[in-house]
Formats: sequence, structure tokens, C-alpha cells
Amino acid sequence: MKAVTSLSRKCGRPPTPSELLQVAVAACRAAGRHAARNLDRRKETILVTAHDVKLALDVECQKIAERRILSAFPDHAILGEETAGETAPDHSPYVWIIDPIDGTVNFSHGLPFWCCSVAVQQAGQTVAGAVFGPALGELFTATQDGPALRNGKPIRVSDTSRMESALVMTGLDQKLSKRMNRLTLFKAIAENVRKARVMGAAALDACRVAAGQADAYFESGIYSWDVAAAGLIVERAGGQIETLATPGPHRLIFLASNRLVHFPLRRLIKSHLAL
Ligand code: LIP
Repeated sequence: MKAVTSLSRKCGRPPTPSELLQVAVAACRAAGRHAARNLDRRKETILVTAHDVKLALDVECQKIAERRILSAFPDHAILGEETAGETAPDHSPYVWIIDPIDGTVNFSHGLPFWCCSVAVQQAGQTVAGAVFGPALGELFTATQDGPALRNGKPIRVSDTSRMESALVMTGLDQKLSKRMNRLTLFKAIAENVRKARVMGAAALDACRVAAGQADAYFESGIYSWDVAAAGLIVERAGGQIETLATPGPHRLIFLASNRLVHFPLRRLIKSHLAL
């Protein structure tokens, strides 16, 4: 990482997307490995709500990722899940978006579907992103000018063209308005596609679309840090992403697809969410 810092500083030019990706990978690997090494501490909670938990490891892993990023780019801004309410990251054209443990509830139960996600945006555009799932041994990466990769090999979205044949990853938004029963939306999706799956880690779910293992991912009430990196990975794998609405600060209603099933799915979802 020192090589990246000295290179961009020495040349007096902005970092390239691949230099930024190198740091994103180092940050999410370091954070992910820390979580994986401390699996025995997965029940150390600092906040428990009806449908979610916040772990001591969430905070520790974010700090680890932050340190890696700031040691390479001390003047860049950070937007992290664990500190999102505390800082307004507007002092730099580069903003790093970190989800230290995406799929925290899975992690706390010992399920392998969790990951660390790190993206960097320049003037609001995602330039590079990495999603690392230590328990699955998977690293997904992309830059805005390069291919999407899984463990260094190119990946591509599926060619499923009919919504009825699609496998759709989704989630159950606990904060969906009381008027709108979240199960109604889930039922509508499940009844109109081949299979709906709820795996519990948005970044990994979207990467499944990039890898052609799922045809779409839709979730209401996730946050920008859940999909900042994975969104770019889907696009660079040939897919389409769309924020259907932003119901609150950093909150998203988000659809990612292989492009071919995007329009019918969007229509179905919009008709149920009254967007
Ligand atoms: C999780 C998402 C998941 C969603 C959960 C939660 P976290 O993120 O990845 O898709 O269903 O409610 O938002 O909180 O583990 O980073």
C-alpha cells in the first residue's frame, strides 16, 4: 500500500482506479480476516434490536479498514456503517464507503454468508469496489474501467431472459411502512419468479447476480454501504443497477439484475410499493 501512496504523491497525480482498488482490497481483506479470526467473539453485542444486532467486531473491523485506507490516502473521506451518523464526509472528492460486516446477523449465528465491502467514490461515482467473504473464500472486485472479477477470474451476469425463470435474491425489510406488509411484496416476487431466496447479506447477494448465479437482487430498506461496491461489480459484469427510491439518509430501495429481467421485475416491484 505504501507503494500506492508514494506513487500517486510522487507523480503528483490522482490515484488510478486500479491503485484505489488495491487499497480497497487490502482494507476489506484486513477487516474480513479480523472478523474471521474472532469468530468465537461473534456474540459480543453492543446493541440488540428486535431484528438486528450490532457487534463489537463491526466497530473493530471498520476501524481496521479505515486505518488501511487513511494510511494510503490520509485526506480522503470515510462513510462507514458504524459511524454514518457522526460525520459528514464532504471534505474530499474521494469518499470511501465501508460495510465492515455485511450480514452481521448471519455472522453472529455462525453462518458463512457475510462479507466486508469497501467502495470508493469520486464525485459521487463508484470508481472501485471490493467485496470479501472470508468464510466462502470469495473476493469480488471491479474498477470503473475494468472487468468484474471473482478471485481474479472474470465473471458475467446470466442470460436468463424471462422473469418466470429467474432466481431472485431478496430480503425482508423490517422497516417497511406499516401500511405495506413486507410479506405481501415478498409473496408477489416469489409467485412471479422461479425462486426467491433470502440469504441475508446484500453485498454478497448482488455479487451473485454479477457472477451469473442469481438473475436479480432486490431489497427495500438497505443502505448505501451494503451495495456501493457490489453495485459497480454488477455493472462491470454486464448487469444493471437501479435505486428505485431513497426513503431516508443513505437508505435505498435497490434493484440489481442481469439487465434482461430488469424491466419486468421493476414493474412488479413498483406496482406493489406504489413508487
Ligand atoms: C444487512 C443486509 C441484508 C439485510 C439486513 C441488513 P448489515 O446488512 O446485508 O441484506 O436483509 O437487514 O441490512 O446490517 O448486516 O450490514
